[in-house]
Amino acid sequence: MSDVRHNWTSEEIQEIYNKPLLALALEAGNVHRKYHTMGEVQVSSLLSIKTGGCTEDCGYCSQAARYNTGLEVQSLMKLEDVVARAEKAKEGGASRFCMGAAWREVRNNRDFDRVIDMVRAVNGLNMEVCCTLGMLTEEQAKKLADAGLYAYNHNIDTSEEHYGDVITTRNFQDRLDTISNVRKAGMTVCSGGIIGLGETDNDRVEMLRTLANMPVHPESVPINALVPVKGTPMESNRRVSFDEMVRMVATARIVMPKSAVRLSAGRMEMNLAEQSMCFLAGANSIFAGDTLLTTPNPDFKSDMEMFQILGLTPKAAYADAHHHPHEHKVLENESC
Ligand code: SAM
Ligand code: DTB
Ligand code: SF4
Repeated sequence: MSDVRHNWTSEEIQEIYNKPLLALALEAGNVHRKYHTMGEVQVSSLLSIKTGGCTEDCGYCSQAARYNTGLEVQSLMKLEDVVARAEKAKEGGASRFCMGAAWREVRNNRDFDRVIDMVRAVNGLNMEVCCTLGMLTEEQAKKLADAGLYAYNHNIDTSEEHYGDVITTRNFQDRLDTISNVRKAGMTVCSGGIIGLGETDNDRVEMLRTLANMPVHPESVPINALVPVKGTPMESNRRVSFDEMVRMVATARIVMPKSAVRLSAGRMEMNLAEQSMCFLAGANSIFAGDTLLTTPNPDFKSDMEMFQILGLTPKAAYADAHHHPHEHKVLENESC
């Protein structure tokens, strides 16, 4: 029987999550070996193309206009600057380029047209293009897909129950609706969450259950540890410890065996040994580059040193493209 299931119960996931840490990591590592090439890690680079001034009240976010985080607001970047950054990321070893905008939702205006041009241009560099722009209608998702967008990131962040304690300006269902619009447009889905938002273990389990019981698992599942940002309501939250990160990564790996599990925000606080354990427990993707959207991240050079020590190799772009509707376009590009 295939291990890829979409009918997980809370009890089953709880039991996995609560296993002794090493037993959990070992089990996840075995699932990982069965479905993935050990040691191959997808490297994504992130760029904030529009920074700050966001109308939402996400309690963790440096970019929400209502919190005094000292962040400099920046309007949408120019096309050529974005392309230059994508080229640099590619040189650094990234196969995926993710562009983030501090928007509540996409509006049909000239800024969106410019983002469409960015997607087209980065796709032309033969990188997997990803965007995270807030809520999308089905029509907007189709436009992005037609421009060659490979993946759309839209995190559910936490459990449905805890959601209202973190964000009040939209609800959990809004997130699920956008994810479903992304699916309908035929793009791959990148969706995960954050730990360290004051949630319980049960909230973590429920968050993973929502993702794992989607009709198709998100192809990428970012697991973020809260980066506490001064000025936000969560600035003094207790820091997530490494074993909590291992538990989340390992449980995500077991309940979504084929997905890429991304060890996302929070790596600045983890040393090499701690990150290694996450890779052993099923993490096979990272964000690389010295800045995430607005907060620090290990730079390319130090990550490549880590890759060398651990014997990891960056995964090539479109390695899973046979799952992707833009395959033909991609193959044409590759043969030029
Ligand atoms: N505005 C869009 C949205 O919210 O979907 C896209 C950008 S938003 C910054 C992307 C994701 O980054 C959020 O959904 C959240 O999961 C993550 N994130 C934001 N701030 C974070 C922080 N301080 N620590 C960890 N993850 C964070
Ligand atoms: C995701 O899950 N993590 C990334 C990406 N998707 C867009 C964002 C992390 C942001 C961390 C806080 C910051 O740098 O502002
Ligand atoms: Fe805005 Fe996204 Fe930050 Fe929420 S997470 S405040 S929607 S930029």
